[in-house]
Amino acid sequence: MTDMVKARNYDEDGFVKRAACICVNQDETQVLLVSSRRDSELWIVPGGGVEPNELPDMAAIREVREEAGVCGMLGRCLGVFEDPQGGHDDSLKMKNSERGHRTSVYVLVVTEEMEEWDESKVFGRKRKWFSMEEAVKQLAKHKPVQSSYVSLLLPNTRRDHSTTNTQSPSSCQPNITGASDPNNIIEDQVDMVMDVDHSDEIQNDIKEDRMVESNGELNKSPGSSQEDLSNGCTTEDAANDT
Ligand code: U71
Ligand code: MG
Repeated sequence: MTDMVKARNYDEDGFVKRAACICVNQDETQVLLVSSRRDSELWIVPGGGVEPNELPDMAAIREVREEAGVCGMLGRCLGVFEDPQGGHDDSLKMKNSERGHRTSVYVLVVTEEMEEWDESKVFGRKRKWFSMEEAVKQLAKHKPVQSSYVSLLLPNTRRDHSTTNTQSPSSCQPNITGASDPNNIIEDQVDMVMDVDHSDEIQNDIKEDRMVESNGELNKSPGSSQEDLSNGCTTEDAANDT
């Protein structure tokens, strides 16, 4: 969220509701991270608070546009990941250790990168492509929960745990996983990870699902424009990208 004053939205258990996208290239070998607001040498997964009456998948693509300045195709949801240590009580200006985050995490295939975006201008936010392995390492330094869910996309994880339980964006279930032991996240969540080595036929089905689900969540009629599927990128943005 770009605004300096954050209005946090909490779930029924008092956790801050967040959403984030793991921004990947077409074959999911690379991931795009953004620099931390606090320290421009640290890298994070773009994401942030879900606003009241906002759907998590819409929040995820909004946050990615704001923080990373990219557009893409929203894919599957990996689940909801809990960080019991995260969260601030803004009204008290202090860390509230009893109020953590729960983040709905999606995969987004990047199709456009804007040259300038909200938080590059306001905060000097940077973005950078990493190999999956390097991203997992970078995130492990200071965002272990983010490192854990990105690690679900590592090639070995995908190969060893091919599965049929991938969740589509609109069916993301609150399979909440605690972050106290990041290794547990991998164990618990790995069965929901899609094997990217599926046949072409399955891949085509998945692409169609992405379009249907994106349109569904946006409450747009079938056949919506590319704009609907590219998290708000406009022709003008694309032009700016050149
Ligand atoms: C910050 C808190 C904060 C979070 C913020 C984190 O502002 P941001 O999008 O870059 O992310 O700053 P970061 O990761 O860039 O350094 O962390 P910090 O270590 O600086 O306190 O994250 P966390 O450490 O508590 O997980 O979250 P809140 O809820 O504690 O303010 O903002 P977030 O959740 O991404 O929300 P939004 O909507 O501002 O993007
Ligand atoms: Mg954020």
